[in-house]
Amino acid sequence: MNESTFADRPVLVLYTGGTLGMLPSAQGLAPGGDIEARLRRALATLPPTRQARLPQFTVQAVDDPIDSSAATPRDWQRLGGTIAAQVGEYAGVVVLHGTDTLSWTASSLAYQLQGLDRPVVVTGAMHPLEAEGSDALDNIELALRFAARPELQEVAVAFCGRLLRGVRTRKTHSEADDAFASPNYPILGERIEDDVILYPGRGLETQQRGAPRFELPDYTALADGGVVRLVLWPGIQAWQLDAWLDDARVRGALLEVWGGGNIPADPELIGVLAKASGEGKLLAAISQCPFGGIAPGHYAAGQGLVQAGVLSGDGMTAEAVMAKLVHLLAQPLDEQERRRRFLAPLVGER
Ligand code: ASN
Repeated sequence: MNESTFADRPVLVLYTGGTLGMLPSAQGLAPGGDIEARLRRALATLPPTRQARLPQFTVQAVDDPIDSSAATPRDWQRLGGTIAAQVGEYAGVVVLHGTDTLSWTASSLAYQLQGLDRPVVVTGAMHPLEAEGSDALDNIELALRFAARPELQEVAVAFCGRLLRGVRTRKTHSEADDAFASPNYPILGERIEDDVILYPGRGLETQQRGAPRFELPDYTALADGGVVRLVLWPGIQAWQLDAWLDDARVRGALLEVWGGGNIPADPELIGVLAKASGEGKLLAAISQCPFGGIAPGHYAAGQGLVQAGVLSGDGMTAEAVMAKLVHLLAQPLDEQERRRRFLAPLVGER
């Protein structure tokens, strides 16, 4: 679509819950209502020059805002559908989301909204909007400004002055305002004084072209434990791995292995993986190291993964792998095509 046809439209702000909109309750912080009035009140406290740089926006709240620790693939699907149905009417979208599982949702949205031709910017906050010294207002302002930039054509996360590729993000701090990182990919942009900058050559708009080809599969069948995540530890036994993988309800698994892609040279353990793979379960591995990717087979200790048909997740985040497994398993694809798509970079996730 031509930029001039939509860049002057308002931004859609979708509120899904999270600390940003929470209010104190007897049980502790809980999602609050009346978000539009609260947002507009907070933004009105910005200096006039900063208010003047904000796009027009419309606010919608989901029926039942949640603490994002309760989110499931059903919520990812609902949000993907809501955005896909409306994004064409807006310059871009801002999703206000809890930080705990924000990276999971951002990853899932990236796969659902492939070929996106405008910004979808996910943000949240470590402190409620009305709390003293809160980061919420800064993050909302940042997200709104990036969501009005037609050059940005992907799902991104705006947090603490920086813009990150959504499917590359992780929450890396449980307290600091600077809570998100993109361990294996450079930042897409940032705020420098009063400007918001997008760095050239880093965004999907220059790396992938083509019309939007949204894929909105039904995640319901996988939402209740269809994909599992196993972090290996020294001394792990084949029977323990089998206890997870043997269940027919499990259709895919992420294995977090050692270093550059190594597992114990235990034939029984490798046999459990090979059996699961042979049954058509989609198995993928990444490293437990926070930075860098894996190259299974570089060490003899990684041969077992190769032999068992475990796919390399390279330098993907756990969130990006899990959301991708759910996304691929939810579609009527044959096993070879699923494996091919897993290994291909669909949205800059690897
Ligand atoms: N528990 C909150 C959530 O993820 C954390 C936050 O938003 N900072 O909804």
